Amino acid sequence: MLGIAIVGPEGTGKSLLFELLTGTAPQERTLSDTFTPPVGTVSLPDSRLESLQQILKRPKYVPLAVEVKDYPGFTSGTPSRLLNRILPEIKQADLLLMVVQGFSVAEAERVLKATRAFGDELLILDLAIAENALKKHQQRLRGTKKPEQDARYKLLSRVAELLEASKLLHNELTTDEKKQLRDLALLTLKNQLIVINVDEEVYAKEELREGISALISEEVGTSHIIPVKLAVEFAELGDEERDEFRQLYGINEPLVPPLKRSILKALDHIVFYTFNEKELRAWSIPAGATALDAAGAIHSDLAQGFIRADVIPAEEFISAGSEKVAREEKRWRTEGRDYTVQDGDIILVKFNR
Ligand SMILES: Nc1nc2c(ncn2[C@@H]2O[C@H](COP(=O)(O)OP(=O)(O)OP(=O)(O)O)[C@@H](O)[C@H]2O)c(=O)[nH]1
Ligand SMILES: [Mg+2]
Repeated sequence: MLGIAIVGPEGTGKSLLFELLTGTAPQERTLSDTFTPPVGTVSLPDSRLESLQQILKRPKYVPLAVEVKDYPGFTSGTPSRLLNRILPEIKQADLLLMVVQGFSVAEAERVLKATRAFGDELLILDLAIAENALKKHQQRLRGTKKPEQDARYKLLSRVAELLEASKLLHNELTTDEKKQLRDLALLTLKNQLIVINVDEEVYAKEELREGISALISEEVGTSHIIPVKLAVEFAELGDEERDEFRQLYGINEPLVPPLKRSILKALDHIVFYTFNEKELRAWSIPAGATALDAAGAIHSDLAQGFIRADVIPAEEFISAGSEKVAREEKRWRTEGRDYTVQDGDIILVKFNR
């Protein structure tokens, strides 16, 4: 299952965001020697899946489920014994949800400053990782060749230099270089979504809201602005009451579905679909994965006994309008194990039991 780590400075509403996404308030809140993060799941529906369900009407309908963990606020100055309880796990996450705060009618500049400051904390932590890796690599090279002639040495030195100069690795490195650094799981190379938690007053002022959000997105990284506390309060209400309250606050659209869409996008994974008589389900795999990988994501038996995959893009299935028409028009393609799965494919795996 894909995993999301909620991180950020202290007291920015991370635990409230966890509650909003998972429906339960987290138990553990403070970082200690015995800390383990609260874990929950969030389902991320997407519009293609909804359209498919309108056609297929399966008894069970399962959107993509993602694991969410709530971490306490930290900085690079947090004692390393405590950081070591959480950083190895955070490094495994597929997405960092970075929560920053602008509770009061605060100016955009203050939110920007706080966001940058937390970004710098991640840079410092990464610098320690890079320097450590460089030292180890240098020891390994000792006596064999000059470090300056070694590609990995050169890459690691450059990474350390970039981090030292507060440069964002995302912008400075090539895709290939990023791939070579994957084993280090650098925090600043992870998929990130900045969640700007504002209060209802800020949120209700469209110009202010969009100003803050545009500034953060341009200067730091992709962001999503949401009044988290208000959204949690809305979630406790029935549908009708919620609509009434929303209007009272001058908020015209629902708050949670757009947040989930932003999260799905930031995860940067391909979504594919499967169905049988009983259920329609969404799955995820990294971009570039094959039909065999997709089969393996569903069940190892499917990968082991893989014969072929019947594939149709969800959009085509939806435009055909029914299972029958899609079959008759022969829109399904037969693909082998090496087929590169495309975002939105419906995949039916044929396999030997
Ligand atoms: N007024 C207001 N208060 C908020 C908002 N979001 C969070 N808070 C309050 O801020 C405090 C911290 O919220 P948490 O969700 O516990 O923050 P956190 O980021 O998990 O905090 P740590 O885990 O201690 O770093 C709580 O008292 C919340 O009620 C908001 O949008 N508006
Ligand atoms: Mg918390």
